Amino acid sequence: MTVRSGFVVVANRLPVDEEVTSTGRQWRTSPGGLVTALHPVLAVRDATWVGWAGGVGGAPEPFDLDGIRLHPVPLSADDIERYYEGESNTTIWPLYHDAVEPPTFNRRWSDAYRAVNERFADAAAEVAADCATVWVHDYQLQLVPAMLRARRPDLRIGFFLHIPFPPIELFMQMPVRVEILRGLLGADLVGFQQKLAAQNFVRLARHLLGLRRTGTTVDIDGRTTKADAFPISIDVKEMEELAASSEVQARARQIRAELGDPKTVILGVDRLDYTKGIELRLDAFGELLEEGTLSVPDTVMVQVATPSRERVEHYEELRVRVEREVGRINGDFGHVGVPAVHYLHQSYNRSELAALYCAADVMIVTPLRDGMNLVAKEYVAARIDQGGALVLSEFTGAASELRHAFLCNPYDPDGVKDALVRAIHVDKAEGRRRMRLMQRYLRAHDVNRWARSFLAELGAPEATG
Ligand code: GDG
Repeated sequence: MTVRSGFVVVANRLPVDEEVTSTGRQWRTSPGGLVTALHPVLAVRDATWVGWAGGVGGAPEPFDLDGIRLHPVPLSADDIERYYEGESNTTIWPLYHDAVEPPTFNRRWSDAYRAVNERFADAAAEVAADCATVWVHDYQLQLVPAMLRARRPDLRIGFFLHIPFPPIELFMQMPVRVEILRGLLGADLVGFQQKLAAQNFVRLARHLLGLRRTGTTVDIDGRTTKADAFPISIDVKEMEELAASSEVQARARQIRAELGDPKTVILGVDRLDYTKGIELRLDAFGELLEEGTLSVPDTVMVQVATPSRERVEHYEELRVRVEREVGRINGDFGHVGVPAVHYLHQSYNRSELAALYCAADVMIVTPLRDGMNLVAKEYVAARIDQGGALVLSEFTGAASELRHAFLCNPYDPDGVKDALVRAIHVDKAEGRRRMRLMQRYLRAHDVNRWARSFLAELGAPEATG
C-alpha cells in the first residue's frame, strides 16, 4: 500500500546514486545540490521525494534513506533522449539562458516532455495526503503544477525555477509556450531566483493569455497564482565548518605546494556547461599572459570542469573547444612541470572542493547567464580567513546579492581582464572588508531561510518535530 505524505517534493532527480559494491548494489545520498538545500525542511516533516533514480527502464520500489521516503519514477532510454537530453536540455535550457546557444525545437521531444510530466504528476498525486503541500522543482517539470491540480485540487502546489526565466520576446519562440505557461500557472506560488524573472513571468501571463494581475499575483480560473523571488543559497554553517577542519586546511596548503607555491592561484569550478563562460575566462587569462600583465609560474589557474550532459551535442562541442584553448595556453605559456592552466575534467568530493576554495587567491565565476550560482556563495563561505577575492559575472543571480565581489560584464573581454587584475592586486585590508560584508550577508541569507520563506509564502503548515 502506498504511504501518503503531508509534504511532497517533486524533482527530476532523486537525491541518490546507486553504488555497486562487492556485496551488491546499494543507494547512497548524493552530496550537494537540492538535497542539502531541502534537508532541514524535509527532516522535520513526514516527507516523500518523487523523482528519477537514474537508471534506464523500470524503477525500484519506493524506499527510505536517511529519514526521507523516496518514490522513484521510471524513465526509458527514449524518455532520457527526448524528455531529458532533448526538450529539457536542448530546447528549454538554452532558451531560458538568453539563447547563448541556439535552442532546437522538436515536436517529438515536446510529446515526450508532456508524457513524462504526466508520469511525475501521477506519482505525486498518488503519494500526497489530503490537502498536502507539494513542492515541484525546475525546468524539466513545468507542466506538473497544472497536471497535478487537475488530478488533486485539494493540494497546495508550489513551483521553484532554479534557472532564469526569459523575457517575453525569447519565451515566445517556444512552440508549446501556452502549455508551459498554463502548466506553471497551475501552482499557487511560483518562485524564481530573481525579481526580474518573476516580473517576466507575470508580464507573459498578461501578454500571452490576457490574464489580469495585481502586482505579481495573476488571476486564473477563479483563483490566483503568486510569483515572487526567492534567491536560493547554501548551507553556510556546513561550509564554514568544512573549511575550518584541519583536514581541509592541510589539504589546501598541500594543493598550493603541489601547484609550485605560486604567488597567485586563480580558480574556476563549474559544470562543463556553455552558460558558465569558461571559454571567455580562459581567453581573458590567456590575453593577460600574452600582454605580460600576468606570468607563469607566479600565477597559475586551476579550472575544475565537472562532466555534465555528455551526450548532448552542445556539450560535446564545448568540451572540444575548452580543451583546445587550455592546450593552446599551456603550449604558449607553460613551463616544464608548470602548466599555466591545470584543467580537471573530473568530479570531486565536498572536502576537496572546500580545500580548493581555501587554496585560491581569486575565484573566477563568469557565466553568460546563471539563475544563481552556488559556487560563488560557497567560495565566500569557505573563506573563514577572510582572504581571497571573488570575480563575478553581473549575469548571475548571485551578483544581485554579493555586491562586494569584483563584478564584470562577461561579454566585455577588457572588463573581465580588468576585474581579474583588480582582484589579484586588491589591498589586503580592502579584500578582507569585501569578504566580511559578503559573509555577513550570506549568514543572514542561508538555504534554510530560502526554503522556509518559500514554504511560509506558500502557506505550508509549520513542521512538527
Ligand atoms: C542550477 C542553476 C542555481 C560542482 N562541481 C562539483 C560539485 N559541484 C557543486 C557546486 C555547487 C553545485 O555543484 C553547482 O551549483 P551552481 O549553482 O553553481 O550551478 P548549476 O549546477 O548550474 O545549478 C544555478 C542552482 O541550480 C541552484 O538553484 O544556482 O543557477 O543553473 O554546489 O559545489 N560538487 C561536488 N563535486 C564536484 O566536482 N561534490
